[in-house]
Amino acid sequence: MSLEEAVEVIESGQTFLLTCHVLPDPDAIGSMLGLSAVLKTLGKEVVLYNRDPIPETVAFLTGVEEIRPSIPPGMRFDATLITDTAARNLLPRAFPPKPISGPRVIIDHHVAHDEFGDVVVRDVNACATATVVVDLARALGVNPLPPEAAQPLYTAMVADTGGFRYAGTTPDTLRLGAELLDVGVDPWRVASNVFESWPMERLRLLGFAINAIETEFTGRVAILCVPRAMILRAGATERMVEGMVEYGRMIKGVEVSVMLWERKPRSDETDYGQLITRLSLRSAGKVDVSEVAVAVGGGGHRAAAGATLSYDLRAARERVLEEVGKALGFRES
Ligand SMILES: [Mn+2]
Repeated sequence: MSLEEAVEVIESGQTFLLTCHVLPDPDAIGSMLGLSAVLKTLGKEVVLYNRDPIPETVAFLTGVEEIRPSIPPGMRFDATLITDTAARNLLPRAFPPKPISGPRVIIDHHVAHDEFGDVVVRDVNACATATVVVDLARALGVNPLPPEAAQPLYTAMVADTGGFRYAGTTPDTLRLGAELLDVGVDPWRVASNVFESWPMERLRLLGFAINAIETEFTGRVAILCVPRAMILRAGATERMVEGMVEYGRMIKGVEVSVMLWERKPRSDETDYGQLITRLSLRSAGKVDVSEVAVAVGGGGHRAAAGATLSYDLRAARERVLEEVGKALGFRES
């Protein structure tokens, strides 16, 4: 971790671009908003940018309306701070070049397979990028955190730990959570938005997906396949599929939950075919699913990983199960 370098970049600059990976999740957004509030406390100017829509689950966060889908033309930044992003290809292809962005500072907690950025603050043991932002805030002398930073950072921690349940939850995680509540965060407002604000269409889609769950490898692997027709039948959207992989892991005896869903390629993915398949993986603890994800071109953590495959659903299922089999210790004959 080069916290000191990041501190130096921030202290010596005045205007910063803050961004995070495409299709942002609550940790990416919450970390960005928390960092923004910290920088404002220091009298810095910030522009918040993400090309993609903000997830409904974090629409309640203070300051979320400041995130813009494009960068104001003509602006130049002293540095660009990028949260929760482990690889260059998780940023839009049309990312501002160095003369505009300035040095790029990565603030992240993923295992990186494609290290990019001029300064990297990476803590792979952190339960969320949000806690790395807190480390940075303290190194910058911002302590205690302002309430505008505490709310999004707490939300990011809650989301990435599944409500302080996952294996990455440590005594320090809970101590920091408590500190953020001390600053005035409303825990139920956060939890109800993050976990219990589903549109009816999403719940209907979950019903269809659960009905179609299959198991393989003598019940050790659950597979949820969500073809585009299923999403349309539920009246849902592609984004609503996210997170449903966790239901496969609820089955007793399942060690790996695999979810595959079809998604229309975006305009900057024209090198892919008609549909591309998204893969989401969850481990119950024994299997390192990031190995499976990396083998098919993705990444992630030991317990949660994912990838985008340029195969159709059927071919993707076959390819992924081959890798899951290897991870479980099955050898091909
Ligand atoms: Mn995260």
